[in-house]
Amino acid sequence: MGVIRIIKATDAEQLSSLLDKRITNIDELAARVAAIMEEVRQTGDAALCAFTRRFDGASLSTAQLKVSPAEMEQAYAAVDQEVLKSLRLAKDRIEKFHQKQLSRSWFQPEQDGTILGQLILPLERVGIYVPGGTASYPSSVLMNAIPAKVAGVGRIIMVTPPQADGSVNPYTLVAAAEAGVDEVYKVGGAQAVAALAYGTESIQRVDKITGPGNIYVTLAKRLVYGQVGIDMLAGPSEVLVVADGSANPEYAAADMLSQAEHDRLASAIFLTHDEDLAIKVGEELERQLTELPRQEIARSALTNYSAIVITDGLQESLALANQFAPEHLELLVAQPFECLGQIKNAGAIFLGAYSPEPVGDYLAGPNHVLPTSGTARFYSPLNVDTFMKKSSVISFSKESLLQLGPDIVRLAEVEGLQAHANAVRVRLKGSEDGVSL
Ligand code: HSO
Ligand code: ZN
Repeated sequence: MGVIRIIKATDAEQLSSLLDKRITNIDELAARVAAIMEEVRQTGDAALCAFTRRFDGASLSTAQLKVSPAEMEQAYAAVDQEVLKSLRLAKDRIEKFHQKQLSRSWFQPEQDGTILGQLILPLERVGIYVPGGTASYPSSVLMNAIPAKVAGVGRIIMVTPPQADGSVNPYTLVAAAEAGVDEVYKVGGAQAVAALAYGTESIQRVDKITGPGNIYVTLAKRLVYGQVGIDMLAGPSEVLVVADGSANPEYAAADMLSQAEHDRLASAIFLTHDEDLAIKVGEELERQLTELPRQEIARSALTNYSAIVITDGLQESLALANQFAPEHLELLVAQPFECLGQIKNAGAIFLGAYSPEPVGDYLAGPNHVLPTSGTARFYSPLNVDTFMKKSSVISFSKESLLQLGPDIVRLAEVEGLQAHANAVRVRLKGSEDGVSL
């Protein structure tokens, strides 16, 4: 067998169950995560330093948890100027896209003096989690911080695990400064989520935590949900490509590998009704894989959690794509816009031969923090609304209370809530003849 399995659409069920198996022993992990978080809740910064030593191998004092202005300066001195330019270009494009998402408060005045409306307000403090680990993601810093900034969030606090020498990747730091992050702390994992949710001596608690992380981070977010807001529960990343005979197998394989290289648990799925193309994509994957520095990770993702699926037509491919609800959906077909109307579930949709997924990962403008593991059925990409909340506004005039009072009283009484009815009655007693309250 080659690096990737080739299966029939009728066996696609196998694939979902395969993917479901990616995360095992959840309960055991959740118990460990809960213990870590409890320790942070009880001993604050001391626990953060201890866990950072244990999990990241970095010995930091409490005072060193926060990235200092001097460290930020060093980061700027260390980064390549061309990369800085590209980061700034990405920032501008991401910012422009997200500005379009900004919803405004509205008020609806009525003839009788009633005013109803909706205030849309930014959150005061948010925490963004930026993974460290095998790859560092300055792009994810931009994708989390920019929508928060556009929303008008008061204070953006970033956490990211340090390297063993206690430093943070300079590109990650520079991206934070460029995007307008206010504070950066060198702490990761469940301990970082606990610090953001509960607060410690040096990290003030936040109202919402966003950003993807590994299984520990995700479980930690699940545990604090309700105490603070969270964006979504992210799983391993995936791409699903729908292709017809017009697709270039070299492009398709390159796109699948770009996702596969993220993580051993990542998944790349290729759906086509063209058997010849399917075989060519398989061959291309083998060929391109051998040239990749992260080939070991990509190979593992392709072998264990990926597949080429032969369908009986484009319609079946699209139906399967909807069932799968992929994080990234690529439409490598001759007429991609003709398929768009049939897509029901996908985090981000990439149309045509010149929109490979990395375009969206870095600088197209839309967010790359997307719902994974089939959750595109009900979650949206990270966006400006993620960092805002609504308050309803109700201002009744005396006239409208007179008009609608009897209905309120009736509804209150049927619920057996006399005090509710009275709150209306006391305002209207004797004020108008003929109104029976
Ligand atoms: N494809 C990842 C995002 C990313 N790629 C960051 C490169 N850097 C999940 O959407
Ligand atoms: Zn990516």
